[in-house]
Amino acid sequence: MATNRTFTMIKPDAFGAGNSGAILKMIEESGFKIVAMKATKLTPELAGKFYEVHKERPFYADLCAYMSSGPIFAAILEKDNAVEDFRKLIGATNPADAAEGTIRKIFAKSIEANAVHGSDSDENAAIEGNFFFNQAERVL
Ligand code: IDP
Repeated sequence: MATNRTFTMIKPDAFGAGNSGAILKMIEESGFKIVAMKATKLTPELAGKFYEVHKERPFYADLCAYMSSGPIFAAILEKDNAVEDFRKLIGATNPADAAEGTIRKIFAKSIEANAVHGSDSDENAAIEGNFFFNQAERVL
């Protein structure tokens, strides 16, 4: 069954640049309700686990180092058609390919340091939300 939730992270580049507030404003103004959120910092091991699906890719080691290089915000967002609409709002993985007005076009520094994460399916949204938030933290 399709859900109406997705999972996002504001990645270390955007958090470190002080862009979290502006990004969260865009998210809320696009109709997403923040139903769980926390600032945290991944260890390299946890980043590796989160991105395990990419472990054979050449950028995996760099990605794990980057994602554990500084604090992030992790959040669960709610909206009709959340996964697809959020992917549209953030834009393509590589900011060079991202549409004008998307979060990555505005805030991303590179294909790796691309400001935000957005789940790519309802199934992964649930898995990723559960990775960061226990039941008591996502009661909204
Ligand atoms: P997505 O985040 O747009 O879904 P994925 O292909 O799932 O893109 O890749 C996960 C993350 O890995 C990206 O958001 C980006 O930070 C990083 N990444 C993807 N492709 C590359 C690459 O070619 N070089 C370096 N980092 C990459």
